[in-house]
Amino acid sequence: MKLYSFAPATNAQRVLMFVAEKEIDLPVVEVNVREGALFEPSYLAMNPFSVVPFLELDDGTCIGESVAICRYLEELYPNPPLCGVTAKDRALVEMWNRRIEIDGFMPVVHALRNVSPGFKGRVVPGTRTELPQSGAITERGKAQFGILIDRLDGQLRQNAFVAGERFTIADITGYFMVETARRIDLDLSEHYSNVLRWYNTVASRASVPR
Ligand SMILES: N[C@@H](CCC(=O)N[C@@H](CS)C(=O)NCC(=O)O)C(=O)O
Repeated sequence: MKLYSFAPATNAQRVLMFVAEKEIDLPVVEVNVREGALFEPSYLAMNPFSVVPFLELDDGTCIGESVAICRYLEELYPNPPLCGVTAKDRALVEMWNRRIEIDGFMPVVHALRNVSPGFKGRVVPGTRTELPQSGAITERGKAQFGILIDRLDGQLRQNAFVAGERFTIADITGYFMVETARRIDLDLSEHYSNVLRWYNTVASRASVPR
């Protein structure tokens, strides 16, 4: 089994942090996404979506999508559990992970891709496109992030971690959402004291890719 990754890529970092939490010894193949390596025929055959991360199994099966990779690894290496333990727990982790990914992380990813010069011609992940960057998408993404952070602050007022008292995949997704937001100058204001406390706790974990 091999993980295809690119060190600066946030989604690859999500999986690397998950792998580090579980202390899995997983070979990593570094692919230079910025130089277009994923559009080479050998990579297209493995992963026509042309994004990292993806996991190649020993039988040649390729699994893309950060969460799908993490779920597969969770089944192979259940400890420490990062996707919930009981049925209720797993549902709550899934609920928070989806809320963060859909309502906060994707909006800031698209906000970044629509403003950063490095993403000109690349507003759609894994795609060379002439679609122009759009300031409106950036503004909308920033506003959506604000709505999600406000709700997350309420959740973290009563919980140590996003889905309760245990560190889970939802914390990893949330941490990289905030890291992405910081790239477009969306720093967490002191107003969100619970998110700030949680963010600093997660940022100090040894599993954060450096
Ligand atoms: N939903 C995918 C997103 C993967 C993704 O967008 N990866 C980015 C790096 S963070 C990428 O490879 N982009 C390639 C490009 O921009 O061309 C996941 O969760 O794995």
